[in-house]
Amino acid sequence: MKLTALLGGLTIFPAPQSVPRFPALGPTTSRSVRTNNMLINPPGHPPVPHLDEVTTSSFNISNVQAEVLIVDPTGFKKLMNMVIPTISTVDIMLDMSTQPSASLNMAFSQTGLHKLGIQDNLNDTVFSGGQFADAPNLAESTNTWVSQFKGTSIHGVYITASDSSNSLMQQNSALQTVLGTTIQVVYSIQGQARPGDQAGHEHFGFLDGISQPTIEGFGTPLPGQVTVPAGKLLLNREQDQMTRPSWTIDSSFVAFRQLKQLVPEFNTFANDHPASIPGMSQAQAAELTQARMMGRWKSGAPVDLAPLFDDPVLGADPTRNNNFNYTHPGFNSSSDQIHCPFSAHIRKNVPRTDLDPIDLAHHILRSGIPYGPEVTEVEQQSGQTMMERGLLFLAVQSNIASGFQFLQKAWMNNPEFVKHKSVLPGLDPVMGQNNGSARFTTGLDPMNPEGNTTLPMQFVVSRGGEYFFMPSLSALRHIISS
Ligand code: N7H
Repeated sequence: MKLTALLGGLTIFPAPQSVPRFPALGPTTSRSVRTNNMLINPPGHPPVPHLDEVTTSSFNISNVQAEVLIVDPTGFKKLMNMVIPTISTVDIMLDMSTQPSASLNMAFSQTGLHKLGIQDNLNDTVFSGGQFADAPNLAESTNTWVSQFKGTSIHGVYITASDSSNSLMQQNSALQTVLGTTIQVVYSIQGQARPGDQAGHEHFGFLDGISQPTIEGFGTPLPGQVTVPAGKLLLNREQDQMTRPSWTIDSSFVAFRQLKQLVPEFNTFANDHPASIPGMSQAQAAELTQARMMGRWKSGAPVDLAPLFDDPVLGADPTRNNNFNYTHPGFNSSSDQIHCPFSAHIRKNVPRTDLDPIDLAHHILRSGIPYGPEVTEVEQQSGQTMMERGLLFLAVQSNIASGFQFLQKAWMNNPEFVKHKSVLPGLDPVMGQNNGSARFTTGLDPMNPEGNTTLPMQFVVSRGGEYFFMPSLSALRHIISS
């Protein structure tokens, strides 16, 4: 299967309970004896795919992401021969009998590839420049960035994921034992699923991971799911527009972002800007404002189909919760914001029939997990974030300039997008950025959808990140044998 390595990399998995994989690093110890499936499916997520039907991301309980320096490239390459059999490819992950107790994926920055002796031009200038240099294009100041992301010194990242914190710890320490002093961890962050019925929901409370593109030839798309050519996500596949070294086949570029979420402030904003629907309680009206900012209710139900009240049954139904396109009989789609605001986060990112023909060029696969503690009573009462929390966000694509960077720069941050509407939509109120300066949006109140709203702050603050090359297994073998 061609997608093996990529999807092994982009799918962040939940799960197991049993033995750690590394101690002996042999093929026999690298497999758990498992009675439950590692892949979980919160209500509303597309079903876990079969091996021959790879279309979706799944949801992990906990993961650790460690940014590393490669101190001894020769030693690292040698020891990686022992690590490669434990890299989590999609065929291993989709078959319960082969699932490990904790999954492992690895990716390298441009600096890291150079350090490992790879001089080939992978032909993605945004990747090779690094994310720090790209901050002005994303309209963000790097003042809020984690210091380790400032510059181009990070060489690589490994991501381990599991449903058991023991397995996760064992996996991490075993990996560090094996690679020893050939690498140095310079930054590490742990994400975890939120508790109870919030599993699958990020810190603002929204169900995430509902909508993903699928790739031509892999299973039957769910209603409303877009199918893109494989080369939009995988290097050297059909409609990858760039010329790449042949060894990169089936690899991807990954944009990693640490995105801090100001949850009490987001809630205060909605309470201060309730939708003005007659007969609605203040709480319902504030909830509607947040749903219109996102384009979905917290249950996952799209406001395009459920414009005034949440519909949790719709939200939990993967055959219906993505099946909408912003058009409605009797409504003019260039002025209709009764259903969904033009600026809503999901509409800015995937405009569906707002673009004609429907866009196939700017899709990403997303994989995110929350980090940081739950909001405390004191934070809730004061309306102020006191402890950092947010989303560890991964976007996978074959070309960062038409994937992650494009969505952030050309659509979410662009007040004119989508064009040819009855009003300038303004910025995506959730994730649009304007270098820390004032932001405006429209469409929050269905009773006055063309009204402008000034957003008092960024509810999501970037803590930075890096762009990585996530090699397929064959590409990884090429890198370590070069
Ligand atoms: Fe977004 N969130 O969890 O609240 N996002 N996102 N995102 N996002 C989506 O459809 C969120 C971010 C996309 O197909 C949902 O799966 C948060 C960035 C795309 O209709 C929710 C942050 C980028 C879609 C969130 C964040 C994107 C999407 C609805 C930052 C790209 C699919 C659930 C902290 C550059 C849209 C779903 C579609 C959906 C959340 C960031 C992209 C709930 C909190 C940086 C393409």
